[in-house]
Amino acid sequence: MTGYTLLDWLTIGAYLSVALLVAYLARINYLLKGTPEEVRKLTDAPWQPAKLKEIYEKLRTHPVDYTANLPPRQSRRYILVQPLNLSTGLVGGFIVLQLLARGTPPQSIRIIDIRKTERSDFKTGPATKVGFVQTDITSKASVRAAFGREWHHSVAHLPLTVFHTAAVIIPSDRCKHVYAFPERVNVTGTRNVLDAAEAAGADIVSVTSSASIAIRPIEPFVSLWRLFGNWPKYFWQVLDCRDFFGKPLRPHEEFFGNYPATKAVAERAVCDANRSGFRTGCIRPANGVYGSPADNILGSPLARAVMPTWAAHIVQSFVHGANVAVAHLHHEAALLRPDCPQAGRPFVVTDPNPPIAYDHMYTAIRTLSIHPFMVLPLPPVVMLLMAHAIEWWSVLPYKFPNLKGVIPSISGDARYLKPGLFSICTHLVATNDEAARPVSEGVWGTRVW
Ligand SMILES: *[C@@H]1O[C@H](CO)[C@@H](O)[C@H](O)[C@H]1NC(C)=O
Ligand SMILES: *[C@H]1O[C@H](CO)[C@@H](O)[C@H](O)[C@H]1NC(C)=O
Repeated sequence: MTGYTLLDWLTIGAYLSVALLVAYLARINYLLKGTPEEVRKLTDAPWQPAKLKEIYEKLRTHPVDYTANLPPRQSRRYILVQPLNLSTGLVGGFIVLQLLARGTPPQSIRIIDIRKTERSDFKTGPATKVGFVQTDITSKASVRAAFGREWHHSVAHLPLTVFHTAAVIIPSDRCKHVYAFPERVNVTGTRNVLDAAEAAGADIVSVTSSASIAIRPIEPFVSLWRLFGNWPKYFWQVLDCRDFFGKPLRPHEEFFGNYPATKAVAERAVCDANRSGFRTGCIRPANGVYGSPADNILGSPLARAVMPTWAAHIVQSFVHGANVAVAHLHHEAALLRPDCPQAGRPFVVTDPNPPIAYDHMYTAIRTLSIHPFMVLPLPPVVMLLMAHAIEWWSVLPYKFPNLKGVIPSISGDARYLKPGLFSICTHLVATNDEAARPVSEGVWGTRVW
């Protein structure tokens, strides 16, 4: 009888290892395609096409009029800063429209941006009369000059509110080598705005931060002894402000990417600046903001015929840009109150409906869009492995400068496929509970919203 040779054993071992690895990855894939019960309970049942059509028709004939939900007009001047907003002034644009809707004259509003908005609702009516100053927010002198411009004599004496609403959004990058660009716009830009606001005598500064600050990076590669009966760590998370209170800023690695890391630094700078006569605070829109043809949440799938995704089942709390704007106006009203526990801290805001699965939204698009639309499901674990490979490749020229210009860079959508995306594509739920609490409930009785 001949026994197995060493080579045979090695071969068997190799086959077994590959089989185990495939089984492990299949299990991870299964987990990443799941929805924990805690999350499922929070969300709606799938949306029915007939109901969607009915609601759409109702909204088409009777659009939502939220003017009645706005806090009363203040007799103030307004500066809207919206640097490099890729969604062309999504939140800031709605703030301007709402200020106008509640009767603020256009000459007491000034928009500061790198370029004029292309929003169609800014092409008619009083919005066309709102002042605009082209400004590079990363330049202190430029921001000061834009704030310092003379105002119309009829409003020059009024107190000044500053809304700072935007930042560059590059959600997928997390390595420190590409931190400089978002940092320049986000952090420096915010410091410049605080500096210019103070110099111009503003007494209220309300800044759009991001609920994504709260997100911890997902740990998708579950250890072997936790493979059954557990979800990957941070596969579902609550977007709240617990990270802010009484805690130092977390290290860079504990954010899912550069974007939330810079937002967190900027948010602290804003809240630290709060003092008597210069009240500051932040609004954290839940993940993510939609309401423009250019947004990532709804605009991007609307513009496609085929939506490749591994995240259709993922449940998240979204917020419409108009709702973020409403929150900012309530925030201003809160900061103007004589007692002011709302100042110097962030608040999470989201749409008032339960969190929704991307699949719900895709059903709505399939049902209501005049263009054909289909979802192409991708296996999450394959995408995750590719994301790691793409990140590794794109960091090479930074690690080995000799490779710069030698190895080809990745182009197209693939360059956004980075591991950080898997953290913003986890189940993320938020509520308005804290921002909407009535004033009677004590110190944090806030009702920002
Ligand atoms: C912000 O400043 C106001 C006015 O001085 C103060 O009442 C409030 O307590 C401050 N908030 C924080 C969190 O420091
Ligand atoms: C912001 O920009 C300033 C100036 O360009 C820079 O020093 C700072 O590191 C940047 N940080 C962020 C978060 O933008």
